[in-house]
Amino acid sequence: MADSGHAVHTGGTFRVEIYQRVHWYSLARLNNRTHRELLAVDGRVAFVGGAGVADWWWKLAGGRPTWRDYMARVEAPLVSDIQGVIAENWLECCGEILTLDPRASTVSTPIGRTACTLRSAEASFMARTAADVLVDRLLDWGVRVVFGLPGDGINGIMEALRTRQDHIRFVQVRHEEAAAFMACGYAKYTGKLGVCLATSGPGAIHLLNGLYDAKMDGAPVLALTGQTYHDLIGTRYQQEVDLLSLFKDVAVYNQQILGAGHVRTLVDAGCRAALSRRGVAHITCPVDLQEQKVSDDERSKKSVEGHTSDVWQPPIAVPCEQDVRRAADVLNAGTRTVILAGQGALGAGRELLQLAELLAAPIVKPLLGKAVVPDDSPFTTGGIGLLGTAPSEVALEKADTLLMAGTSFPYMEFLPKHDGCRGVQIDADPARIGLRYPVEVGLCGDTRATLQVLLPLIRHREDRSFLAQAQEGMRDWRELMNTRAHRDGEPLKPQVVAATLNDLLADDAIISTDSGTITTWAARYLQIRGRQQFSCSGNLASMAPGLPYAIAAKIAFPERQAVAFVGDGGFTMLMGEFATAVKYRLPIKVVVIKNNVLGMIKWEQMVFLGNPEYGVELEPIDFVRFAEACGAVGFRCERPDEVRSALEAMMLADGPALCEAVVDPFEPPMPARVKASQALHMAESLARGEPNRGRIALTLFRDKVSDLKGR
Ligand SMILES: Cc1ncc(C[n+]2csc(CCOP(=O)(O)OP(=O)(O)O)c2C)c(N)n1
Ligand SMILES: [Mg+2]
Repeated sequence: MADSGHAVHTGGTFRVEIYQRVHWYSLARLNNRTHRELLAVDGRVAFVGGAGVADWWWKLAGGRPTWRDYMARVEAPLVSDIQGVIAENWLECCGEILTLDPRASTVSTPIGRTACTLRSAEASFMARTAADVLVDRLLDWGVRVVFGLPGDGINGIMEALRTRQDHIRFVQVRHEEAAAFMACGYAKYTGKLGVCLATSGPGAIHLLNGLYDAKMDGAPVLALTGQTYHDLIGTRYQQEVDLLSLFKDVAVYNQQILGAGHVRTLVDAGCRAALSRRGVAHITCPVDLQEQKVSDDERSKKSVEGHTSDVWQPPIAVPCEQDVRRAADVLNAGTRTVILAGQGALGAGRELLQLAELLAAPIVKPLLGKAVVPDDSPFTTGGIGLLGTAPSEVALEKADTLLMAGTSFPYMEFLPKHDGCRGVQIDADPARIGLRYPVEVGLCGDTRATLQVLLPLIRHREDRSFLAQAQEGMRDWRELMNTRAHRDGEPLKPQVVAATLNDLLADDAIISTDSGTITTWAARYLQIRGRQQFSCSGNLASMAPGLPYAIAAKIAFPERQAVAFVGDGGFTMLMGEFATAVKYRLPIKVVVIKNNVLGMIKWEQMVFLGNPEYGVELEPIDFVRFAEACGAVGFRCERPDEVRSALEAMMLADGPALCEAVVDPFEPPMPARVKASQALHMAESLARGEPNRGRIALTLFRDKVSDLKGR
């Protein structure tokens, strides 16, 4: 390597040799005695390997390698080798921390050819604080963003984040609940670990709702909180809340740091638990211990340094052949099969469509599975439940075989009767199998991998009539939806807004919504296509995640549209986060459906209970002026002919933008098929003094007429 190489310095721990385009880091770690060599070409990590491997590769590349050469030769095996081999991914060099980013295959700052001195890594390791170790270890786990709000219980961690801000982004929120929703949304949209941070006491308490959202929808999230001084715990000190008790129910992993030497072990275990069990890991750290130096924390006799790892691989489980065969037998024996595909089937769309084709089986999608297959596929009848479609309900009613794939859809009344239909269920979590439906065969495994082994055993069904009926039902349903989406009368209908937004969405947009009547409009009028992603608070069904999810989506995928489609009630709960989008210049788009009411609850009071509405009206807010007050732009539409131009202007705006759509508060989110009891309750509610009975009766009557016209 001598001709173009330039050896600069050999330190006690790291030997660094720097070449023009080739940076070679020889990492001989004192602590765990591993010796690895890392080579960067053109500023990117080429590979990491054992001692001597850099030399071997140099010869292989004829002494003049480029990144392209490297990629052409040895990409696959070595890049995967990079994933787990660097125990601490930083070098301290010329007084700067140089982070090696093995997961992104990049080196953050090429260090150039200048002379460079290395401090002893051992010394600098010992000088680090618990908070330093914590944030460095998060970096090792690939964490690049933390959502949170500072406070005096976490200032040590804030300092470690500040000194590493080039490598890990801190996104400051206005309410910790939003930080937890953001971490959850980030995890849902990226599949990676989402991380949120809050101070002791009130900050930690605020996280809880967003964390429950993560727990209930199976999103891997790490929550970091502060705690009072380690030797004052248990003395009712200010902001002392027993966080381990408080987080016990929400977290799959819940621990308190007891010293700087404890941090790395807990971070490793916490990240691994959240990812493996798809839930919340909570780690709390007493405020004084955050600043404790590693050298000041005496190791216990039994603790061996560096005994844990940041390696994690998601399992791709496949059930055993015998079970797959039994499942295939049940499915092949049916004549009317429905596939119910939920969140756990995301990424298995192609296989599901193949199966649907073979079995002539409609695919029904619970809301979190909306993006499993495109809404315009001839094999899907769309959603199910109160916000679903009539053809999905009919198909499930008539099915003689049910395949549940990655779903624990809660509303069992929409599933087939247990004695008239045979069931097969695929789920990665064995504890969910048989939870909602008495299936005959449970296939515990990854949906896609399981379908891949199941498909070759499935026979092509000759009788296509069941699917044909579902498709005919969908033609009528789409026509009905189309009629409702194109009503040009006033007041403006929310469906018109949703359908117009749908036209303007990019094929890779990420759409987040809230709980309310808004969910019904999103479910029925946003037609998922291409690489679009969609989510909301599915199982917790919380209001307010729409905006934080959209912010997280934009941070994770800056090049994609991130749209929040929300109600006025849900939006106002966390609308301070609109300022967060402005602060970080995140051009998210927020559509607020303004009906000045907690709409969903109003209809529930009437339709489910037969009561007049009570306590649901909202004091109107001018959201356009709110957006402007935050430093963004806002648009308004009130009439059907204003909708498209307002939404287009919002989409085209440079920065974050909002569109307030003032809609008819009397537009009911009717179930696909109204039950007699629901109609009766509605009538009772009107008779018992529903204050808006005149307007409601009128709207219902008008809808009925236009439905009939639409058919
Ligand atoms: C945090 C939380 N509080 C209360 C509820 C109960 N809830 C469900 S939907 C809803 C109304 C939502 O109102 P809005 O956001 O205006 O949407 P709309 O129904 O009017 O479309 C309420 C209060 C909830 N799901 N989550
Ligand atoms: Mg509302």
